[in-house]
Amino acid sequence: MDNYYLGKKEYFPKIGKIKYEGPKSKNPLAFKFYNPEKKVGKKKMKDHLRFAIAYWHSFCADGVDPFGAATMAHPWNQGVKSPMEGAENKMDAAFEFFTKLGVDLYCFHDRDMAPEGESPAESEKNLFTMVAKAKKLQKATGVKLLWGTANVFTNPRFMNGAATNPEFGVVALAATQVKAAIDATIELGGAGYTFWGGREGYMSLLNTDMKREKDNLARFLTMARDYGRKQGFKGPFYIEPKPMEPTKHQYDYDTETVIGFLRYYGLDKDFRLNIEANHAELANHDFAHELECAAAAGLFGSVDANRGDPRNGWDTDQFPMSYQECALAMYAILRAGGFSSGGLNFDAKIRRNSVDNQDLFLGHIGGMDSFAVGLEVAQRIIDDGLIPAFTKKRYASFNSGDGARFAKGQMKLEELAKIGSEGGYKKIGLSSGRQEYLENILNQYLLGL
Ligand code: XLS
Ligand code: CA
Ligand code: CA
Repeated sequence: MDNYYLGKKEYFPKIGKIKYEGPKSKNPLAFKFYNPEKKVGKKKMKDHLRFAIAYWHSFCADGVDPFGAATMAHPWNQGVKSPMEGAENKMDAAFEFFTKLGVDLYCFHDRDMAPEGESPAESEKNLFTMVAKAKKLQKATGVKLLWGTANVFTNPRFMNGAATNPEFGVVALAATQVKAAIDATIELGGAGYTFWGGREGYMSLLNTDMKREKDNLARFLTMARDYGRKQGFKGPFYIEPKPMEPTKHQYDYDTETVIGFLRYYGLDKDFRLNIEANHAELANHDFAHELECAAAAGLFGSVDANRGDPRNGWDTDQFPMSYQECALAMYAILRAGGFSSGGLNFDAKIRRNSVDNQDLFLGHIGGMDSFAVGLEVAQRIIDDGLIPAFTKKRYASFNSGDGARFAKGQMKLEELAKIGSEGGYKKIGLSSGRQEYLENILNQYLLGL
């Protein structure tokens, strides 16, 4: 089809379908590296990368920051007579954008899609009116839902948290929203459901009963899991770690913390990790580190693709641009078996001074191209085999003899200590890690060599 908008109006005029034109193209509105049909390893690029668009940043954010007012006058909000009319227009704009960009997955919060009403019942009515429209647009365009979630952090009532709120009434109101958001996700055939615990943390320990809050959080997640399963939801629930912002400390601090939490409360069968690059950076970790941690625990799920700014400690949610970071991330993802129900959700926003109608496309095109390069480099690392073989060889002493018996748990500390004392200690432990050699090879791969 060459009519890429299905609503009353075209919101991104003069922009057609974004095509792959190759690395030498000078057309800003074309992919230089993302060639969806190209095979990389055993799968097409588009099936490896499973790109998704974040409804909130792309169609709701308007440039407001703590120091300044909105800079973006979105055409879908102009001249509307009611918030619901704005929501309908916004959805038309969103599906026009998905289709023109050629991305067939998206993610949303309940409040991104539908305005909050005067009562929980009215909010739900608004949400399900919009869900019905989304269902039609999904059918017409082939776009699918990667995951849904509930915004239980913006409304002032959540200032002290949602599931971890010290007031039971607020916890119950959060449940009203989460239940409806799970229903909406199921109705739209969502592949997953995400919990990001924005205000599930504390500002001061002087007024916080931490054990109670964590127990309540686990209780709430357990109830949500049970409800979703009862309603027939088969996909993964995700926890998205973040160390702080807006709270001083968030309980879902980083991947290892979340893994410990899920295992302690018996939630690790139904929950996996949704890892965001910028949140990894705020926790003082590399993006790839967080991915490796989740993969090692068998809990890797999905990704929020973006980047922070190394010069500050904020969640700036910029579009990913670093080939190296994307390559290391994709190397971790490919070794974890790639995405099954997860995907690469661009939880990223254009800067508040990027106010041209093309800018949203340019941000996504750059991010998609960066991950396409990252994917090809990661596949090159695997196909060439030098780096994986080096790592494998480094642990070879655990594959046979005493090392293998140790690894299988067939040895006691006394025996291990005896081997240590008899084992030619002078020659042991001095094999080079050859990090520089490996980094130099990576740089060659980054240039396609
Ligand atoms: C905020 C989070 C949020 C989640 C979804 O920092 O990234 O947008 O991804 O609630
Ligand atoms: Ca996120
Ligand atoms: Ca973020």
